[in-house]
Amino acid sequence: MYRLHGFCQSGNTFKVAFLLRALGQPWEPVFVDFMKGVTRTGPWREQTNEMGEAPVLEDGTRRLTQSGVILGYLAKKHGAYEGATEDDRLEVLRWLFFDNHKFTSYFATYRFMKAFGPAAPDPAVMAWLRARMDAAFAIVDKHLATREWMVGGAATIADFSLCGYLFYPLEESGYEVAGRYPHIEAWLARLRGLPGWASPYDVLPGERLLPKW
Ligand SMILES: N[C@@H](CCC(=O)N[C@@H](CS)C(=O)NCC(=O)O)C(=O)O
Repeated sequence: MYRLHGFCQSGNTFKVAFLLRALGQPWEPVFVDFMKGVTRTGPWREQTNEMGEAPVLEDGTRRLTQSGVILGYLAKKHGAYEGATEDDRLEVLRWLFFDNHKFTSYFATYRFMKAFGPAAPDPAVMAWLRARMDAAFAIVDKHLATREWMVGGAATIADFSLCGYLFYPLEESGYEVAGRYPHIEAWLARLRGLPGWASPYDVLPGERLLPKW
């Protein structure tokens, strides 16, 4: 059985959990006490992930990190959601890089600082992040204006990756998608209809926290 290290506030962990559920694969969660700083400790980095990040997937003796790598591994292994053609698979990879660099990363940082950060966020930093988010969301919204899924004619791991943080409650980020990005909104509804979709707080381990700032 797969073992997925992560925690419920982690959209990067959710990307993998959602795919495992969509694939109908059995997995067990391994709670990472991120909020108490375990990923910054020497032992965790030595034993679990030198990069100090969740998620981590164990498949027998194999240990994988980076959600994009894990998604690609699972899609290939189970022959689903990887893209129908070689061109599609390259396109999937292109969106995975975009997501990791610009879409998930700015949004996840913004949400973390607003909801869970140790001190009230600096307004100048938040304004800078927000402008970067606006640009990345506009690009994805435009891409989805003419298609149902990010790549090809069916859901792929590009969709699983890009959606990872978008099912959390609005009050955590304060960043409104509904009404501003209609094509992303419609795509999220389609994703909710995939097999295995559930709210991150219903499938990942850890305690739900109230947004702080
Ligand atoms: N690109 C990585 C990002 C992983 C990541 O940033 N995970 C967060 C938790 S959701 C983390 O562990 N951050 C620790 C840090 O940035 O120091 C992935 O997709 O797996």
